[in-house]
Amino acid sequence: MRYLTAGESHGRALIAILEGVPAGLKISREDFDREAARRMSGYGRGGRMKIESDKAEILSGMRGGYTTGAPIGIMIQNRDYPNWERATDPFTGDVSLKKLTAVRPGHADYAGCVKYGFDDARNILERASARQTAIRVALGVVCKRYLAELGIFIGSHVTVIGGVRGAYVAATARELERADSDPVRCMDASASEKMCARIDEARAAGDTVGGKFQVIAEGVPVGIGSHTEYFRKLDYRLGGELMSLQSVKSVSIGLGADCESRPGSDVHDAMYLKNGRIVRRSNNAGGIEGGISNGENIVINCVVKPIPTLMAGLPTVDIAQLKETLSQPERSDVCAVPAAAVVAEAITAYVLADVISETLGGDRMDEVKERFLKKVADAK
Ligand code: EPS
Repeated sequence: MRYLTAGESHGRALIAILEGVPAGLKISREDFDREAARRMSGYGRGGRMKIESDKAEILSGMRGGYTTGAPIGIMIQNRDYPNWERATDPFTGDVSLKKLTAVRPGHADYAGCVKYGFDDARNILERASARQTAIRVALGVVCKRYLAELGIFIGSHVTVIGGVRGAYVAATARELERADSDPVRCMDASASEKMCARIDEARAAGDTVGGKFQVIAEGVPVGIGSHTEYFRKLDYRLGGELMSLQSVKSVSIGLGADCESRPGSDVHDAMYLKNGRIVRRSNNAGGIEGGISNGENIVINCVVKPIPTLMAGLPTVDIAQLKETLSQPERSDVCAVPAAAVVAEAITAYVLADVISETLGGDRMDEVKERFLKKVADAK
């Protein structure tokens, strides 16, 4: 599989083409709507989410609720576009409108302007914006459906916001469905309240907060990914794709950085026999050993930096006037960690679907399922 996305935050629409999806995969309107709503929710989101509906329009590659094997074209129209058309229309857009020259530290504004030769960050931030994640979630819907047909399920929950830690330790991905009913998608109710209070505090101070979330994929059989080349390693693929999610500063698998001080005897997941089958008593590896899935849950933790648009501003330089000033506030979110977790599920789904389809091939879903069952049966 492969995909490309295009579209600006305040342009007409976001679009994507996903290629390599087998024929015969059932996907419903509700599948798209549900995931879009999950991404748009979360305490700490800004005013934009009240304007948008993130309705995914399927332009190609599906008929009568099933994929045809042809490239899937998806579009999400930006409802905010009419308010921006004068500034962002591809031909008549007035470049003197909506200028941002007091670049925001932490955003792509400064480096993007230097790289592409602008003294107005509008052309950079429009594409760098996390608005792009709306279309990635729509792509993820297709991939999640592909995986669900094989019995693979992906969930996520928020574990830290602005230094407030949740105490919940998740064992399965399915139990994480409950996170959707919490305002910050945290499984620990008392921590959730404190997280919301922390977001309120940041909002009142004109500040922002980041945090951490966990993604779990369950049902991945042994043997997805490969040790034979760097680009075949499953953790390389997940790491790269997840690092490309706006604001993500670290991705770790299993114990991650907690390996640094523990001896090997306390890190590696000892193997035992139970009724003639190989079992583990821990999953510190997070389901990947040597770049290959080992049959345990795939457990990924990501740290998200605070959003770089601060209403209170940050010391910066106006790149047009070369003058010290405060960064220019734009409408933005105070905290987008709950939404980032939902996008990370979609990204994880894409990587797993891509690597599995590369391993199994298959033009049709019935072929894919048959080959998948054979793969599952390989495990001792
Ligand atoms: C987002 C849309 C954006 C921001 C946010 C994510 O809308 P606007 O810029 O019009 O308010 O709310 O983007 C950022 C935080 C960012 O830094 O770019 C969305 O659809 O998720």
